[in-house]
Amino acid sequence: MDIRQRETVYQHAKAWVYEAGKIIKEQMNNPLNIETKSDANDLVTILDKQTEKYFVEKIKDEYPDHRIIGEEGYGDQLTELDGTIWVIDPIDGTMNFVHQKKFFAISVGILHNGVGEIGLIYDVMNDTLYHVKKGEGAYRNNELLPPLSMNKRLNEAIIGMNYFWLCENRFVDYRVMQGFIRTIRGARTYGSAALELAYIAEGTLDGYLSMRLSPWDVAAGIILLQEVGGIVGNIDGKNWDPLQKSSIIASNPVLHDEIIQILKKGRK
Ligand code: 2AM
Ligand code: CA
Repeated sequence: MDIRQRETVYQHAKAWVYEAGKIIKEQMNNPLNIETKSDANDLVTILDKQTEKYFVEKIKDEYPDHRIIGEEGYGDQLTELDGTIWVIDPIDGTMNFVHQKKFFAISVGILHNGVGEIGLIYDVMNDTLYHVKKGEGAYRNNELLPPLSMNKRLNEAIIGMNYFWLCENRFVDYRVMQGFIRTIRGARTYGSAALELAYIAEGTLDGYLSMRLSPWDVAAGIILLQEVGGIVGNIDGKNWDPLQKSSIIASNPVLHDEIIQILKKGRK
């Protein structure tokens, strides 16, 4: 994607993200028609579906040759990454959205031939947009985010994690996870992977661990985080694959190897 074309796509994406956020805010106190998906706590509302449809219609109208990977199924079924692909989570943190009416985000990552080019994560209730164009800097609203500190130590780190790491003994032995939590300074569970990756990028979290995330949960966050020098991979040390569900280990660059080494000790 050349720079001029990328700028046009970015401006469209940004305008649509803001507009979608405005619609969510206006409609969030209407009945949400809450349903469940993969399990009883995996929620979806009418606004998740409506927001994804909004993006799909806008994209197909403006860019008929672009393709879409979306959580709610209005996008395309992809098996390869050729061309421009929008990876969309209309509401990341749906449980927060339903129960707390805050701590959720719209997440849009745009890839070209498999390379992450644009990322937008919009914290709707805080009116905070994290945004990035690869190579042009990561921003929180109008503020440029500096490269991540190289002076971090694990015993001073705050790590976001999906708490299932602690109750399911499936991926990593829970005793190893308990040891890990005692090693770090603090653990947090915010409930939105997109926001947690944005928090690492802005330096308010030092890492984030989750066992099983989909491409739309993390695409924008990975593009944002990599721009400030953060590292993202899966628990087996492999690179992120935009077509697969996977574990996600994301962190400040100086902590990544150490985190992987600890988790590996309990790897099931
Ligand atoms: P979602 O709100 O878009 O479903 C919560 O810890 C984080 O994990 C959120 O980013 C949430 O995204 C994601 N997640 C992925 N799969 C999930 C599932 N089956 N149930 C709950 N959250 C899930
Ligand atoms: Ca979602």
